Amino acid sequence: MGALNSEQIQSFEKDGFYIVRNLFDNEEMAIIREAVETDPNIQSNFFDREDNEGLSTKLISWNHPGDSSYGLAARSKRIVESMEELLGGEVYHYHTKLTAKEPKEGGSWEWHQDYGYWYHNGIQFPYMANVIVPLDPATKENGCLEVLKGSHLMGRIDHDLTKGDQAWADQERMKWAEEEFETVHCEMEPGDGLFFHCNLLHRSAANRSENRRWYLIFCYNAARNNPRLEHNHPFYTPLQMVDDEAIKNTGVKLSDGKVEDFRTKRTNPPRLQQAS
Ligand SMILES: O=C(O)CCC(=O)C(=O)O
Repeated sequence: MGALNSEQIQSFEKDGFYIVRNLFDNEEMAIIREAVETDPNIQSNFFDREDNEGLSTKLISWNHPGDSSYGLAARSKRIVESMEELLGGEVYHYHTKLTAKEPKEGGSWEWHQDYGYWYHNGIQFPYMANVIVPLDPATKENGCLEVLKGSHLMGRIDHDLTKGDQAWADQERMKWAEEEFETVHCEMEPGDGLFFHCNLLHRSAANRSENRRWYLIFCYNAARNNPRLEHNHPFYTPLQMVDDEAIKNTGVKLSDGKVEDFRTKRTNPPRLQQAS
């Protein structure tokens, strides 16, 4: 039997996303949260990504999952096997992002597709997907992810650079997309998992609330979709999957610092790309 049920497969194909409630339980999330919050490599590598209003989201990304508690989450059987089923074969870890919206300060993300800019990283096919695992409750008020249900079926659309520091989808196509597709606010609890296709249009509003909204975003590429160009995210690198018990068995574990290859700043060539 596969890792996914038929409803999840159908939702991914038809809607471009689905949510698994309690993908990680409370004990696992307490371990992962403590590791993220106390890891000096995370604290020292945050950078800001500005939105159109000049508000910033803190961001950090790293290329390899390593043995930290959150690295084990990215390598966990429950995620990797699901990704392999969604993307039709072996996958590897393309990077993990932590997008951190602080209370009252965290900026918005404009409508975009991740493959809109990953395409420019020399990646030939949209055989890529993400899973978002919130560290905090994610609500409309603190800027949860919004998706246009089914919009991945449009295929990749062009993106431009915003006034701030982001890529946003072609404005005319966006108007069409908003007319065509339902906007879904993906409210989630810590430990839920939002799996979504790399061509799904998504955005999130600024955090005007008193509550923090931090997301871990694990990104995967199909092994057979090795990038054609060198970029600051990795070529195919075999992913060492771990059993689902690994997080609890290991307890709180911080990153090595070297293995993960933290991406400190935007190091992209001047094409339409994001560091994320
Ligand atoms: O953190 C968010 O709300 C969205 C992040 C995002 O869309 C991205 O990193 O591509």
